[in-house]
Amino acid sequence: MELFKIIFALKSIGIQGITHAVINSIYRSIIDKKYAMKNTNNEKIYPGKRKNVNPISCGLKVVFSNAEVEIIFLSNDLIRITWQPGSLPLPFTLDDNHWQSQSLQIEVSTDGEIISCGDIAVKIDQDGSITIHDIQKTTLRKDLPPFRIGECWSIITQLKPEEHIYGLGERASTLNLRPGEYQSWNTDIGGSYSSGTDPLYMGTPIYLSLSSSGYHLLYFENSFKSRFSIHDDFTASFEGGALRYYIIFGPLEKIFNNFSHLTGFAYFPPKWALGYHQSRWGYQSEKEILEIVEGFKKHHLPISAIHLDIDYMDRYKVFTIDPDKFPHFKNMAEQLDHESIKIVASINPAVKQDNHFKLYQEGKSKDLFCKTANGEIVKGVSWPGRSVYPDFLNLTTRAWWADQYKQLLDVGISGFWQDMNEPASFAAWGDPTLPITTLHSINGEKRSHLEIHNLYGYLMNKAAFEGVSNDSTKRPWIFSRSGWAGLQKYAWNWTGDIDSTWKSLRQTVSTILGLSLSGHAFSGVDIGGFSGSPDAELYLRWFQLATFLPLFRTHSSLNTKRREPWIFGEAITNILRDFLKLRYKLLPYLYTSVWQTCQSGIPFIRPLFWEDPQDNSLWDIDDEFLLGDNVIIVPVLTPGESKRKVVLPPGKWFSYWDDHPYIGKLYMDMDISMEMIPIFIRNGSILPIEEDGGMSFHVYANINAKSMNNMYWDSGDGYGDFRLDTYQLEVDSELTKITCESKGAYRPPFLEFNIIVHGTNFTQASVDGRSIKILDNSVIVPPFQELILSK
Ligand code: MIG
Repeated sequence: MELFKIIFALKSIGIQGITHAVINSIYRSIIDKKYAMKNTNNEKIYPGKRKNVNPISCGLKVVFSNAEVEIIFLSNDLIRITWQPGSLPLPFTLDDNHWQSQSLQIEVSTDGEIISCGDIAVKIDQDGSITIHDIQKTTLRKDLPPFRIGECWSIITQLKPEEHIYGLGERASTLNLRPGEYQSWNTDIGGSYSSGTDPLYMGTPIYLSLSSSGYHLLYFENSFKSRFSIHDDFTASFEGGALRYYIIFGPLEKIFNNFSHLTGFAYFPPKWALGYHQSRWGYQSEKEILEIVEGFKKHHLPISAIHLDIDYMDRYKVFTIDPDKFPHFKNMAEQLDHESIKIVASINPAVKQDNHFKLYQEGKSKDLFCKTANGEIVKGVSWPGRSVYPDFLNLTTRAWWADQYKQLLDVGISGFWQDMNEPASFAAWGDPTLPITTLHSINGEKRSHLEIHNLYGYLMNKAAFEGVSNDSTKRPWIFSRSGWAGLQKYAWNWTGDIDSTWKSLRQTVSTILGLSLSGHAFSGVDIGGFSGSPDAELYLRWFQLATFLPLFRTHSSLNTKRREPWIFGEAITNILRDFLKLRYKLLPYLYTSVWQTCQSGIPFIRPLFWEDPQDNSLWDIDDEFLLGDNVIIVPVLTPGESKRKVVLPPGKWFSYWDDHPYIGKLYMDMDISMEMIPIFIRNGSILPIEEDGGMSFHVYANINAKSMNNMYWDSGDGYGDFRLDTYQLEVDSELTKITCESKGAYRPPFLEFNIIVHGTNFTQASVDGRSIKILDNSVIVPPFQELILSK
C-alpha cells in the first residue's frame, strides 16, 4: 500500500511535488511545535456534586460542582443537551428555524430531576447521568456521566445488546457501524482507499440508532476532532468545545423531517444533474472534450454533463482557464449547451502563492487567508505548488470567494465540483492538511484549526452556494468531497478516491446508505472506482449500480485505462446504453423523488429496514436499497454469478423486467445476467416514465392497493412555475380507480399520457365519465381527474 502510494504520488505530482510535500511536512512540524499549547492535565473530571437546578425556557439547567448541563426540548421529540465548560459551537450547521416553545412538566427530587414533554421524559441523576424514557417507562437511551480530560469531553452511552448504529457520515465500513472505531477528522486519503480506511473526507457526527425499544437520531454539534468507539457501549470524545448533542425520537420519516428542520432541507437541484455525467482526470483540452462528446453521439449514448478536472486550469490556479488548451471556452460551452450538455468544473480551495496571481494578491491584501498565531499566512502544498488557504470562517473571505464563481458561470460553466476541501495539503508524512495550530477568524475572534478543520469544506460550499445563487438565475449545482452536518443545504457529494475492486463496489452501497442516513441525501461514486482500471464486468456492474444512485458519474484517476462507455466493446456498450436509457426513462420518477426528499427530508435512497424498522432481520442488509418510495434496487456485486440472493421486505412487489409478482417478506435466489440486475416495483405504485417521446404512467397494482403517488413537474431549472399532480390509487377486486388533483401553474409539455397497467387485465376504461379504448392493457388519456379501469 505504501509503495503504491509513493508510485501514485510520483506519477501524479512528480518529483517536484514530492519535494514540496517533504518540505511541507517539515514546515508543519516546525509551526506546530512553535505554537502548540501544552496540555499537562490528564485527570478525568466528572460533573461532581449537584449544586442547583434552574428552570430555563423549554428546559432545565443543572449546575454541578465541575460542570453544568442544559436540557432543552426544541419540540416534543427533539431534545438538546449541552454540557459546559467549553465554547459553544458556531451555529453554521443549523438552519434558522424558530422552534415553538413546549409545555413541560418538571419534577425535582433528591435523587434527580425529570423533565417530560409529550411522550418523552428525561431524567438527570445526581451524578449527571441522563436517562431518556417513553411514557411506558421503557428506557430509550442512557448516557453515563460525561467527563472531561483537559479540554476534551467524552461521553459513554449504554447500548442495548441488539442496538444497531448507522451513519457518522462517510464510512468505508458495513452499514451497521457496530462494532467499530471511527474518527471525525476530514482527511484526503491520498489517491486510493478501500473498505476499512478511516477517517475519510466527511465524518459527519450524526447517527441513527435502531433497537427493540425504538429509533433515534443523534447529532453531536461539535466540529472538533472526535473519536467514536462503538462496542458494548458507545464512547464519543471531542478534542474541545462544549459537549452539545441533539436527540430526535419518532418514526423514521418524522425523525428525518425533524432533522431537516434542525440542519436544513436539501436544496432542489436542476434536473440535468440527474442525468449521466462523464469525467476523467486527464481530459486535457477543448479538442479532447469535444471528441468525447462526439463519442457519446456516435454511440447513441445520452449524456447531460461533462466534467473538467484540474487540467482545465492555468497551472492549477483556481478560477482560471488555460487559454492554450481551451482557446474558445465560451464557444465550446455554447455548443455543448445546444446539445443539452452542461460543463462542471473542479474547484480547489488552495490558492497558488504567486505574486503575479491576482487572486493571491487580492486575498493577501484583504487579509483573507488562514494564519498562524503570530499573524503569518499559513502555507501548504497542493496542485499549484506552494499555496495558501482562504479562511472560509471569515465572512469577508466567503463573500470574496463567492464572487469568483461568476467568471466561470459567465463562460458557460454550470456546475461546480469542490475538491480537496478537507482541506488537503500534500504531506510526505503526518496529517495531509494545514498545521494544527492554524488559526481561523470570525468577527475578529480567533478559532483553532482543531475546531474549524471539519467545517472547512462545509464553509467553502456555503460560499459557493451563495455565490452561484446570487449570480445566476439557474439553480446551483455543486458537489463536494468534504463537508459536515447540514451540507445538504449547499451541495451533493461523492465518495472520492475509492479503489477499483469488487470489494469497493460492494462497499459503495453501505457508504452511500450511511451518507443518506447522515442527512447527505445526494451522493455518488466514481463508476469503476477511481484509482485503478476495472475490467469490463466490474465496470458494467458498477455502472448498473450507479444508474440508481443520485449522482451518476464515471470518473477515474490519471494513469488509469480509458473508461468511456464504449471502450469495452460493443456487447458491453449495448448494455450500458440500455441502462443509460433506463436512467433517462426514469427521470420523471427520480426528479419527483428528489423533489420529495427536498420537501420532506426523507432520504432519496434508503436501506431496506426503512420498510419495517421493527424487523431486526432487515437491520444488516446493506447490499440492496430503496430508490424513492416505490423501487427496490438489487445491484450485482460479485463477478461471474448467474444467481443473486434477494431479500424482499414485507408487501407485494413486481419484478420490473417481467411483472412477476412476489410477496414479501421473502428470501430468494434470482437469475441474473449481464443485461440485468433485479429491480422491484411496489404494488400500488404509479411510476412516471418518459419514453418514446411521450409520458407514461406505469400502474403496478393487482390486489387491494391504496396509495398516493406524486408527479412533480417544472421546466427543470430556475425558479419558475411548477405543477404537482397527486394521484390517489384504489384497487379492489373489480375496479381500479385513479384520481388526480393538481397544484401549480406549470403547463406540462404533454397533452396526453399513456397509462399502462401491470399486474391486472382490464377490458373497460373511462376517463372523467367518458369511456375510452383499451389496447394492450393501456389507455391514452388527456390530463384527468378520474380514471376508472374495470375487468
Ligand atoms: O490530489 O483533481 O478525489 O476525483 O480527480 C488529487 C484530481 C486531486 C482528487 C479527487 C479526484 C480528482 C483528483 N483530486
